[in-house]
Amino acid sequence: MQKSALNVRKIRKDFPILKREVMGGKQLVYLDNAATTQKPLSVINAINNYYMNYNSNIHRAVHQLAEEATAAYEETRKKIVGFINAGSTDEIIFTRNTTEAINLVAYSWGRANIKRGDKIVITEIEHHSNIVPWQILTQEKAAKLEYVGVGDDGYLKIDEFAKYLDSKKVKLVSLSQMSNVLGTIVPVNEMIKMAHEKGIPVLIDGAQSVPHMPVDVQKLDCEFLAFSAHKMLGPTGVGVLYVKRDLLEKMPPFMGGGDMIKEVHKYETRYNDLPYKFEGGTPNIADVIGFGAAIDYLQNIGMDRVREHEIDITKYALDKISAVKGVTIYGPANATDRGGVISFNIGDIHPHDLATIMNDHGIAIRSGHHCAQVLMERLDVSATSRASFYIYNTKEEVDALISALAEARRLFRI
Ligand code: 7TS
Repeated sequence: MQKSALNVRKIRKDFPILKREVMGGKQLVYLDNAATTQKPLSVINAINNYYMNYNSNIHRAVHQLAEEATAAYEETRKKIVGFINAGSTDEIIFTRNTTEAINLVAYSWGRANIKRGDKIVITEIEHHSNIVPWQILTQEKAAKLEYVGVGDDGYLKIDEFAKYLDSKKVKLVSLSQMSNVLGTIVPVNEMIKMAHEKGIPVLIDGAQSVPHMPVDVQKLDCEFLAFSAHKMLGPTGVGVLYVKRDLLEKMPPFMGGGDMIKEVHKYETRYNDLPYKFEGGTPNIADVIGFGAAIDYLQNIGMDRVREHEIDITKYALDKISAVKGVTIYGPANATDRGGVISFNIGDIHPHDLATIMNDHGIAIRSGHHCAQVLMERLDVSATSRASFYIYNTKEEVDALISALAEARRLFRI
């Protein structure tokens, strides 16, 4: 067996939950990382430490606790600048999650820039959070949504994308960099260049890519990038929206209230500096601080090695799962073209039944439409089963999945 790029045994010790037994004494095998990842002790401790020792609101009072909390919160913003190579902290807005980050763009930039007859281009592989905000916006503005198709091989139809861009009406492109169902890694570099040749800004949904591979916003040159802390070892309730500074300066505020203002008078308000103008109200201080510890953890490993480990385990799992009789795997056949996400069906076993049998073996996988019903329609299935990996998963866990799949086939006589 090939040596892993990571010291997975050592990494596993940092995640208390991985020691858990489920279903009456079965060792937990957690393969639902595309939904949310587990948290290392350093993240749990960072949140605990904040509440135990310096819980306070930020950006307001001058007392010591407030200063400590503000410093820790802003430290995470600096870490994110380094992590995605943004130009400055002004370009980093904290949201609740990827969904809120995309909605922020739709409500603020979208309302100010999209007009009747304009077009927004997305793709058939998008998560609902990169579809529904654009439906709401285009319906409100009498604009139009166009979908780049996906081939049976799991790759986007780039020629279709090029044709859409020929229309002068396209005002925004919004793309997932990695599909949460097919695992497909989208050639966003090339697609951003194509859009920019026509002067069209691009939003990258990095919910699945940022946790799993190096992402550099200056190299990509994207206008917007959205991602969630909880899919990259961080807590739930924190997301990030990166916006190129020149665009952000022109964007109207998203939510009005405390903290996003400089001066409020009876009939007018002067808004706060960037990025605070977009962070109305008390933010999720504890979890932003926890997110900082998650970024430290990933930086210590190195995102190149995270990606290497995932290619290794995905290649192994693709080989093993494709050898299961009656299996259909969705997405690219080549592990280097996909993230650590494998969606599949076996014969006519319903994915929920399959996931239930896996659960009986202590194996957590996801089943359903994965918030990608447009893609489910395209694949002509109502649901799939999905195993998804992260830094702490081992080939032995893939083997456990394979033997449980064999058991399911026996039960269903396939
Ligand atoms: N975009 C993509 C590509 C995603 O995979 C997800 C979540 C989101 C956006 C939304 O992220 P959120 O943090 O705002 O919820 N994907 C999944 C999934 O595959 N299973 O559960 C959540």
